[in-house]
Amino acid sequence: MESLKIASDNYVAFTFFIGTMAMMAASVFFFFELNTTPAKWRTSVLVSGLITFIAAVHYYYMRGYNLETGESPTFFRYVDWILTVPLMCVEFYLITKKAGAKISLLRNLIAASIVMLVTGYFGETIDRDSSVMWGVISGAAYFYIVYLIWFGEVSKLAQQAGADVAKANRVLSWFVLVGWAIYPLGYILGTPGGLFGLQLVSDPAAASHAMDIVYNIADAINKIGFGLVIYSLSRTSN
Ligand SMILES: *C/C=C(C)/C=C/C=C(C)/C=C/C1=C(C)CCCC1(C)C
Repeated sequence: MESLKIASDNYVAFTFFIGTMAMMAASVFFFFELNTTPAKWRTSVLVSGLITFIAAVHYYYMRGYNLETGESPTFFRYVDWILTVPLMCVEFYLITKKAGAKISLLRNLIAASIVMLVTGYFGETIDRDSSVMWGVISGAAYFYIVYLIWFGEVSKLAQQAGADVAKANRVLSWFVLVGWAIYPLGYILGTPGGLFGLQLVSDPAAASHAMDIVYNIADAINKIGFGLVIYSLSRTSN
């Protein structure tokens, strides 16, 4: 079989490749560090490793898919997200559990994340003509998550759980407010509705490439960054 080369100007394939390596390396790191992680933080650090591991497997697949077909692996992108974003919600639950976080809080976070992703998927695939409408619904679910962690139940419980947890929650909340906001930018670049009708990239192929690059960068920042915040909490608090 002929080997597939990554052209030096193929930033989509390149970021899929580097994303695969970064997610793999991060997973090895989190899993090996479990050994020296205090028992009470072990599940949190394990979940950090699961998030990057699930992403590593999807990235490995998406990298090959993109290289062979030249297309955007939208379906597997969303399979990855639907598994990893709820796990990021689990991280908020785990760090606030000591202060009394209830399972209903976890359920609300996960439900909002699923609404956010399923509506985004509709806008990118089966109902692209209404991408703006789906993006707005998805954005509302996103802001509900932002509300819960910045001002709502998560933030209140994090205060009660002590200074270390409160600080970690603040950093994670910044990741969600700024790091997660990169995704709607990719969506605006890649869907026909653009920003309420304003198309930033008009050529469909270029728009799809821009979207993949933006998503790939956002995933590396958010998944590895989130894990490192949890890791750092496990090392400072006992
Ligand atoms: C590891 C993967 C992560 C953290 C994925 C996060 C994805 C989002 C925050 C996506 C959000 C979207 C909107 C807020 C509106 C447009 C549609 C989405 C799904 C791109």
